[in-house]
Amino acid sequence: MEQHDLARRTLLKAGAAVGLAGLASVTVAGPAAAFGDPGGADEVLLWLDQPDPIPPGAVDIVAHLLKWEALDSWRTPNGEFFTVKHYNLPSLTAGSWRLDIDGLVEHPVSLSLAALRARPRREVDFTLECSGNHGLPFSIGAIGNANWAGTPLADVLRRARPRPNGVEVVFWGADQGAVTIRDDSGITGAGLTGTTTPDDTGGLDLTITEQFARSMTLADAMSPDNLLCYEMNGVALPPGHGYPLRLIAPGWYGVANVKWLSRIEVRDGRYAGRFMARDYVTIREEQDAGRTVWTFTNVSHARLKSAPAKVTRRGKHYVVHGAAWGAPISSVEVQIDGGSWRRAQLHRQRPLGGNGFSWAFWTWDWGTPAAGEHTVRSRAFDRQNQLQPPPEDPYLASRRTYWENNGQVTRRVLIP
Ligand SMILES: Nc1nc2c(c(=O)[nH]1)N[C@H]1C(S)=C(S)[C@@H](COP(=O)(O)O)O[C@H]1N2
Ligand SMILES: [Mo]
Repeated sequence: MEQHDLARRTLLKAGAAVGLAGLASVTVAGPAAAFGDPGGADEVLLWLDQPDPIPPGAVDIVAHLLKWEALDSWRTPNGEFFTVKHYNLPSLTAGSWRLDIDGLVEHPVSLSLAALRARPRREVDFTLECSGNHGLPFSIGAIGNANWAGTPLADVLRRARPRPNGVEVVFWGADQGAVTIRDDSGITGAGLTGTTTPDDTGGLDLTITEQFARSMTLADAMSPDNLLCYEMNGVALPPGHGYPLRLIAPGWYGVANVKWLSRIEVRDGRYAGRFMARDYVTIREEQDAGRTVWTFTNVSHARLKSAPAKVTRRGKHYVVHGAAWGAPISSVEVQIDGGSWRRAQLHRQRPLGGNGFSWAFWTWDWGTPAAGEHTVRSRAFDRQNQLQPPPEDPYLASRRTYWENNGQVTRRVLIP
C-alpha cells in the first residue's frame, strides 16, 4: 500500500512534468492511425519515470523536446519539433542571404535562395536525433521526424568542381558565439595571442568567436541522400530549424545537419572546430591486451535505436506503442519486467517509397497485465540483423561521455 502511494506521488509529479498536473493518465479520442489503430477512445498512461526539467544552463540551447506520451503523428509537427542551437539565433532574410561555395574549387559559386529553389527538388523523410538524446537526465525527447525538401547537394558541389586536393567539405552556419579554450599546460600560455585571461592552473584561457561548423569528407558530402534543404513538412524552414537553408544529411546524427547554412568550403584536410573535435566527441576507455587505451571519435552516423513511447488502455486492455529508427528496421521486441522478449508489430516505416531514414512505429499487445508497477523495455533489429545493444554492452559501457547512447530504453509504468 505504502509503495503504491509512493508510486502515485511519483505519477502525479510525472503528470506535472508533462503539463498534465494531477493526472495519472490522459484520454485521447480518435484514431491513432500512425500506430495502425482502428480508432476509439484510448487512455494514455504517463510513465512514472519522467525526464528532469531542462536545467537553466541548457534552456537557451534545447527546446520543444518530444513528450513521448503525446507521440501520435508519424511526422512531427514543426511547432513541436525539438530544437538545439548552441549559439545565437541568426535572423536571416532571403533577400540578402546567399550560399557561397568556395575554397579548393575551380568554380566558386554564390547562390540565392531563389536559385536554389529553381534547381531540381527532392524530398526525404528523415528522423533527426540529437546524439545527446538519452544521454542526460533531461534529454530523452531530442528527436523528431519530418519531410525535408531541397535540392541535392552533390550536383551543386559538382558544379563548383572541387580540385584534386579538396578532400574535406566544411558546412558553415551563420551563428557564432564566444568560446573559451583552456590552456591547461600551466606554462603561462606561452604562444597564445588574442583575448586571454589567466586561469586557475597558472596558464591562460583563450577566448575566440567561433562560428558553428561541421565537416565531412568529400566522398560523404557527395552522397545522393544529402539535401540543401529549404522546406520542412511542406513549409519554408522555420527560423529555429535553419531558415533559409540547412544541410540535411539523412543517416547522420543531428549535429551534422548544419542550420542557417551560409558557406560550403572545400579544404585539403580535416576540419577540427569545436563541434568536430572538442564537443560531440565520444571518449571511450578501451581495454587492449590488459592495457587501457583511450579513444576519441567524433559523432557522425546515426545508430540503431528504439524506445517505448507510451502505454494506452482501452477498458482492461493495454497496448505498448513505440518507435524505432537509426537504420532500416526489420523487427522490434518488447520485454516486460525483465522477462522474455516478444515480437512487436511494425507500422508504416516507409510511406514514400522507402529509404529507411525515418522512424518506424510499432505496437505490442500487452493484454491485461497485473495491477502494480512494471518495466517496459524495447530493442530493435536492423535489416542486417544487428541488435540495438543493452546498456551493459561493452562498447556502450566503455563510453566516458554521454553522446551516442543507443542502448535499449526502459520505462516504468503503473497499472492501476
Ligand atoms: N548552425 C547550427 N546548426 C546546427 C546546430 C547549431 O547549434 N547551429 N545544432 C545542431 C544540433 S546539435 C542538432 S541536434 C540539430 C538540431 O536540429 P533542429 O534544431 O532542427 O531539431 O541541429 C544541428 N545543427
Ligand atoms: Mo545535437
